[in-house]
Amino acid sequence: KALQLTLAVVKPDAVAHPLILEALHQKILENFIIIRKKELMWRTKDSEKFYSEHAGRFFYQRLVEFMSSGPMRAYVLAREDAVTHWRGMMGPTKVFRALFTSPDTIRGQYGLTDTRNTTHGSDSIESARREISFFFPEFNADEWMVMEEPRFRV
Ligand code: DAT
Ligand code: MG
Repeated sequence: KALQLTLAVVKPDAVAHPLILEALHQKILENFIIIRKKELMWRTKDSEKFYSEHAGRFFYQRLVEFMSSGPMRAYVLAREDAVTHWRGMMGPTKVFRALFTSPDTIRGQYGLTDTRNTTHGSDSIESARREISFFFPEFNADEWMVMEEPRFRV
């Protein structure tokens, strides 16, 4: 079965805590092949653009400010069913839900609030494509699939 790519982001709340950042990096190493990795910080306009689907929601302003409040770490990750695997590891968006229904997930363990919820993960193959190019415009996913992916399966 072919490898799939997804985008994982460690958000500013988790990057700010060295032990949490390291724990998340270890979990990623145990579960995925890391294809690309970078540290970056958003301007407000990047945050607004990335989350434009939520414009107008009550939490939008908070979300935009938080996501441009400090450095983040982004990963392009590969494995079988990478998208759903990382979403499963992250757990539910809302922290109370994560705490009570899946305390062993990343958000259940480390999430602070519904906004400061530690991590982002693409929610579909299509959004993974779009979000990988948002964070890694120089990375060509189609080319990687043709040129590099087969090397992991021999
Ligand atoms: P996810 O990050 O699980 O894909 P989403 O795409 O619905 O969740 O929302 C994007 C981010 O917006 C989410 O990580 C945190 C914030 N958010 C979503 N719903 C929220 C809410 N009800 N209250 C506060 N922040 C929220
Ligand atoms: Mg989402």
